[in-house]
Amino acid sequence: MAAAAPGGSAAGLFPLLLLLPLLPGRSAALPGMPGMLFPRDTPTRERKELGGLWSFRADLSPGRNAGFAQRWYQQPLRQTGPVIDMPVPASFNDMTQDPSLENYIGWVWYEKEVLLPARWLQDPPHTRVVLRFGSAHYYAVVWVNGEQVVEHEGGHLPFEADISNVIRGSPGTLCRITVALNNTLTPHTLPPGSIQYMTDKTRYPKNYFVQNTRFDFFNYAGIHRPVVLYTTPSVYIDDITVTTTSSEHVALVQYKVSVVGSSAYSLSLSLRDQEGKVVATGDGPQGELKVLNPNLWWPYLMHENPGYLYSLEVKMQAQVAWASLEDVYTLPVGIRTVHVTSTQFLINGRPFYFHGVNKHEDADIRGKGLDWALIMKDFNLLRWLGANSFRTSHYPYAEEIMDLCDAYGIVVIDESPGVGIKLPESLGNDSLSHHMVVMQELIRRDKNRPSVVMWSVANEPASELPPADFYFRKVISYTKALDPSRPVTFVTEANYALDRGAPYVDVICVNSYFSWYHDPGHLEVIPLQLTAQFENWYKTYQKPIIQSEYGADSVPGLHSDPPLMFSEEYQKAMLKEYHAVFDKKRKEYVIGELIWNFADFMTNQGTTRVLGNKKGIFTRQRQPKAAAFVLRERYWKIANESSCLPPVKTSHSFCLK
Ligand code: GCB
Repeated sequence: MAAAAPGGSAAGLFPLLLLLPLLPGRSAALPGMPGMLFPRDTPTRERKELGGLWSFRADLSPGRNAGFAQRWYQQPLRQTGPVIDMPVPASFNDMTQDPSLENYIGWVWYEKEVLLPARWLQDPPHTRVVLRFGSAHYYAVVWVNGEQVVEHEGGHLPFEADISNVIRGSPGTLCRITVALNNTLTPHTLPPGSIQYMTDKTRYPKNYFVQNTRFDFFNYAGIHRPVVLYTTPSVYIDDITVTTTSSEHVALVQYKVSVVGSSAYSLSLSLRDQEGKVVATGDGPQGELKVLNPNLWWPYLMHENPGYLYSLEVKMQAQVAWASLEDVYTLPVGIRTVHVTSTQFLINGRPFYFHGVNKHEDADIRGKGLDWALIMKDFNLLRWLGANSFRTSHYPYAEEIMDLCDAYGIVVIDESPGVGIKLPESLGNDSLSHHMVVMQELIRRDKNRPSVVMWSVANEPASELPPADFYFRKVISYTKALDPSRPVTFVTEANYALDRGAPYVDVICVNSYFSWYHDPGHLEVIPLQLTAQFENWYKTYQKPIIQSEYGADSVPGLHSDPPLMFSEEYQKAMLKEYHAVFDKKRKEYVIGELIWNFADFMTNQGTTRVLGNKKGIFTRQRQPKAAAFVLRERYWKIANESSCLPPVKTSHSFCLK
C-alpha cells in the first residue's frame, strides 16, 4: 500500500512523498489538436502489434520515485532491478498473488524491446513511425531508447508519438520502449480521487495512506489497450471528419480531410458500398459526396440489414523534393441522422427506443484489459438479449468495441470518465479545463462513428452544488461546439428541482434505485415513486427522458420466495415493477431504459459489496441470472412491436447480423 503521485514534469523532480495536486504536462491547447485516426493497414501504411509480455516493475521505494531518480528509462529495466513478465493489454492488479500489487498506488514501469523492420529506417523515403497506445491508466510517460517521446493524462483514450527521429538517431534496429504509469487520482483528474493520510499512529503504520474514490468500480490500472507501431509516409492524412444528412432518396456525406507534412498535395476520395461499387467520388480537403438511394445505417432490430457501412477511401498525393508520396486511408462510414424532439429520439427520422444496458470493461484476471474473446461473448449476449444500445458507463470503451457497435448497429451513448465528481473542488477551473481536453480527445476519436448518437459528459456528479451550473454549462456548450451533430447529456441522480446541469442537456438521463438504496425491500413503492420521478422531470423540462440506470444486486443461486433483497427473485420482481411504469410512460416521453448492469463487476471492498457489485443480469463470467430472461423476453417484445420488420425469432439471435 502507499504510493507516489504524478507531480512535476517527468524530466523534473518528483516529490519524495506523495501527491502534488496537479499533474504534469496538462495541456490546455485544444484547437489544433492533431488527428487520432485508428491505425489500419492500408497500401501505404503498416502496423506492428506490440501486445504480449512486457517487463514490469512496481516502484516500491518509499516515495515511489526511485525510477525517476535513478533514470530507469536510460537502460534496460532488468539492469536496474528485478522485473516480472506482465501481459499487455491487461490490468496489472490481479496478475499475481501479491495483495500489495493488487492495491498498489504510484508509479509502475513497463518495458518492451522491439526489432524494427530495416525498411522503416531507410532514409529516404522517410517513413514516419508512430508509437500508439490505445489507452493506459492513468498518467503515462513514455521513452524510446531513453528519450522521452510523450506524456498523457487519462486512462481511456488513445495517445501517440512520432518516434521517427528518435529511432533513426539510434544505432541498429532495436527499439526500447519504456513506460512509467501512475494510477494516483487527484480532485482534478477524471475520474477524481484523493489520497488520505492516516496520521493516528495508534491505529496506522507510519506513512500510511489510502486512495479514496467516489465511484463504484475498481480503479484497475495498467496498459489496458493495444500498443502498436504504425507507419505513414512523411506527408500523411492526419484526420478525417465525416457528417451525414439524408432525405428520401439522396444522402450527403460531408467530409473534411487534414494533411500534414506539406501544403502541396492533392486528395481524391471514393465512397464504396458493401459490394465494392464506387457510389460517389470527390476531391480536395473539404466537400460533399452525393449518394443516390443510400443504404442507411440502422440500429440492430430496426432493419433487416443493421449497421450498414460504406468505405470511404481517401488518397493523398504529394510531391516532395526527392519523390512523389502517396498515402491511403480507408474509413468506415455509416449514413444516418439523429434528432431530438420534446418527446422523441429520432434515428433516420424514426422514433428510437433505447432498450439496452450499461456495461463496464471488467473481467476476471485481466481487469480492464482488452480481450477479444470477452468482447465477442458480450456482443453475442447483447444480441441474444435483444438489446439495441448501451451506455459506455463510466468512461470511453476500446475502439475495437466501438468498431463492432458500428458494424452490428448497436447504438451507443458515449460517456466520458467524468464519474465521481462529488466534491466542490472537482467542479473548479482546473477540473473544467481538463474535462474539456478529455471531451476533445473523445470526440476526436469517436466523431465518425454512426453508432454514437449522444455524448454523456458525466455520471452522477454533484449537480445540485452551486458551481455545477457554470461547470456543466461550459462543458456541455464546449462539447456541442466541437460536435454540433449530436445531442449532449449527463446522467443525473439529483432532485429534479435542484439539478443545475439539467437545463443544458438535450435528453434527461436519470438514475434511480427505488426499493434498493431508497426504501430497501419495499417493491410496492416503485409505481408511485417512479411515476412521480418521470412526471416531475418532464413537467420541469419538457425533454425526453431515459431511465439511464435502475437495478438490484442478486447473488447468483440465492433464492427467496417471497422475494427478499439479494435473491434472484427480488432482482426479477424489481425489474417487473419498473417495466410496468416504463410501459405507460414510453407512450409519452420516456425514450429508453438501460439496466444497471449488464454483468457483475469488481469494486473496492466494502460492506455492501460481495466480491464486487452484483447488479449484473449476467455474472462476471457471463452466465445469465434469472433477470436476464425477463429482460430478454421484454426487449424482443419491444423490438417486434416497434419494428416494421416481420417478427424476429428470439432464438438463434446469432443468425442476425
Ligand atoms: C449508481 C452508479 C453506478 C453504481 C450503481 C450501484 O448510481 O452510477 O456506478 O455502480 O449506482 O450499483 O450502486
